[in-house]
Amino acid sequence: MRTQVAIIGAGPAGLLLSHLLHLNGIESIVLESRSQAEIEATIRAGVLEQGTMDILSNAGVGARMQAEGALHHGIELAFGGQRHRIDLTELTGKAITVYPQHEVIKDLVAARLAAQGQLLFEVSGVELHGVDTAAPSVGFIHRGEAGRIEADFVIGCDGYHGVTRPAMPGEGRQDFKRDYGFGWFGVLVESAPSSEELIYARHERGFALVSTRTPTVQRLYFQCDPADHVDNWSDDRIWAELHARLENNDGWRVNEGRIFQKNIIGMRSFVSTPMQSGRLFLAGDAAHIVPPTGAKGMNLAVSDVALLAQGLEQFYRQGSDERLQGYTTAALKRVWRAEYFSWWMTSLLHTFADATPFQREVQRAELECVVSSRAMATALAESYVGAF
Ligand code: RFL
Ligand code: PHB
Repeated sequence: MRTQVAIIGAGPAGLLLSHLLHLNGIESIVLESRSQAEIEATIRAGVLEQGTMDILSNAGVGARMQAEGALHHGIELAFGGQRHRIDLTELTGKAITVYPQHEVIKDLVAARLAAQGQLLFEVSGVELHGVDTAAPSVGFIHRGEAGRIEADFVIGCDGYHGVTRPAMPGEGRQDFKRDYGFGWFGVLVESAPSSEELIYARHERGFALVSTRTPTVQRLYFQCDPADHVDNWSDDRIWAELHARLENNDGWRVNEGRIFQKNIIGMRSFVSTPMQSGRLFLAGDAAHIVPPTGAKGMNLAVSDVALLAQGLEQFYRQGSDERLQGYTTAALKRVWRAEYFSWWMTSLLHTFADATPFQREVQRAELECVVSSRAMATALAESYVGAF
């Protein structure tokens, strides 16, 4: 098989890149290891920045997101028994939209299939060859048969555990990493939202987050041991923990309902540089991870591929690789801002096993500053809506 751009991974990064290239008349083939049903059912992110919405809308895949997504003009920070609103729109003029990542995936898959895009699911054994030459290729197995794609470029959109980052030539690479030693226990609950806006709560027992999915489904999280197991958590134990961490003195309570999904995710920060080598480029989680506290992961995946699409367009239209050469520098500017913000939000709101009493008091004081100083609230709001 021959194509212009071989894309590994059909997450938000890979699918959107393939779609953006198609809009510019550039051919691509996407190889995905999971099935279509699986990628369309995996519950992950929920928060889209305005910039992400604009990119999806301008690419013609935003109709359902605009109709069904919920526009949020603020978030709440809860601590010491009180809830404090950060008015994102008043502070920044912008808002965020809660629209589940798997719905974005469905919209993008539908757009690719409608355009007869080449999207191969349940592919295994992906191997990259010649990425430092002008004629790279990708070997793979699909439906029991070995295949090979000859391409001009290979783009690694295969997430943190993918095969493209390890295929990057080792010389000159630098990885930056921080493990937090805790995870998030996430549940999906059949019930009306408890709150119109997201609530980020700091409590001595650990962080908790109240988010939403649809008018009948809530997404709730609480900080946990990443080595814990969902089977250790009965529904009663989960509700007791959530009520304890979200306790407050205005009588508000989280709505209970049937818990129909439980999962535990680890929390880490990670950046791998450079994001390119020869004809191989990395985008999204393949190149960087943020802890979910800042809600930035999918937004970064989208901004990476928007840059790559511009670079590839310039390459094919004008024969210039200037933008492609500048990809790592341009992408990392935004990535490090998001890394900083996600680390900061995580540090502000979680309990750390090794924190001294002094550090705990300073953390509480910092939260008080954020909710009482307009300057600090504005800094939080600007980063949260992605105004950087
Ligand atoms: P993905 O989504 O991981 O997609 C990678 C795809 O590549 C496939 N793959 C392979 N295919 C072929 N061959 C191989 N060898 C392959 N290896 C892997 C995988 O099957 C998969 O389909 O990466 P991408 O596209 O870079 O997108 C990144 C986002 O998914 C991620 O950053 C976000 O989900 C992070 N995130 C959030 N981001 C936000 O912007 N806002 C949020 O509110 C938000 N909340 C979250 C989150 C992530 C969470 N988890 C589960 C880590 C909440 C949570 C709980
Ligand atoms: C979510 O709804 O899954 C969500 C919302 C905000 C975050 C992380 C996850 O910061």
